[in-house]
Amino acid sequence: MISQHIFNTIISFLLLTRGSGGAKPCISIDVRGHCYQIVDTNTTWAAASRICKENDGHLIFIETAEEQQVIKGQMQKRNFTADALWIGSANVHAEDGPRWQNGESFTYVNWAKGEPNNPREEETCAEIRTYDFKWNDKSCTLHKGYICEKTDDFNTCTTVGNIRHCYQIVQDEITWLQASKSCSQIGGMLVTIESIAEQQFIKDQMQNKTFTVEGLWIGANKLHPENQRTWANGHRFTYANWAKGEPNNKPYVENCTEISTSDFTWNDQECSNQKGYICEFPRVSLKIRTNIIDNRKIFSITYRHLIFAYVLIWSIMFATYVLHKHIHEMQS
Ligand SMILES: [Ca+2]
Ligand SMILES: [Ca+2]
Ligand SMILES: [Ca+2]
Ligand SMILES: [Ca+2]
Repeated sequence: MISQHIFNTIISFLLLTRGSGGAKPCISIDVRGHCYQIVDTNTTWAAASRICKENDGHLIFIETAEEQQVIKGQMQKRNFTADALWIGSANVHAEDGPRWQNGESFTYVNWAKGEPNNPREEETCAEIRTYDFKWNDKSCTLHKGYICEKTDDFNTCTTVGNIRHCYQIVQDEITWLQASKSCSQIGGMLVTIESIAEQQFIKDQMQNKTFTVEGLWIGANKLHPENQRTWANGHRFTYANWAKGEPNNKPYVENCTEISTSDFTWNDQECSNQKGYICEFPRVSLKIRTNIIDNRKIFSITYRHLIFAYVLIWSIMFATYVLHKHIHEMQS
């Protein structure tokens, strides 16, 4: 229920219009903004994919029930000439399950009943039907409309080492535990501020906002048995930005931590108070993901080569044995 509330807040927070090629609805689903362009010009999957790429995007990856819901809402507002629109997978029947065009496996599916059925083994592309919004595998050369997606960070992400950290500031006032749960429901955790650089980045984010709340929960707490202050991700406390006189643990129950929306210093605070909060989403950068995919490809090629070599050697040995036997029989 909380996650639905957050979701609605986020949706109402951002409804942007951008791009020169006509209005594109942009919606913040996770920490990123997702802009969609629904096109009713019928073309093949490959052509649709190319057009999306030319516009710095890709055919849509529908990765969560929320994203499906957003798209369904957008599609319901329109009439289509085609019975379906292409979405971003031409690899529905990959050996280890369907994959999006970026190599990621499906984390959410909405197949129609009996699909993907792949009759005649030519339905490798994925489409979303315009009448019931269910998905189906279909032959890639057919002509359909399509949906492009573009992902924007809205400047809420920064890269530390190889990891990209994205942050979402939420102004709903809830307890520390509820906030912690809400962050995990949208795939993150309460923010861990573990360096001056991270504090500075979050401060920059907060300075761009107008706040209706005085404090935001962050992921530091003393809730675990040893009564030591740790981060929600289990990391030790190596950096802090306490306000003057804090943490004062008054009156001995201030086990959680907030960051001030006015001077960005920290204060220990009673966990059952109601505050806004900041979620953090560590993400592996796109570059690393590509490398992982490449390694997998290299591995599968090497593996196939090994099997081929193995079969070849055994065939040669068997042929030699038969030949020897034949010669031996001829001689005797
Ligand atoms: Ca998506
Ligand atoms: Ca099908
Ligand atoms: Ca962090
Ligand atoms: Ca305090």
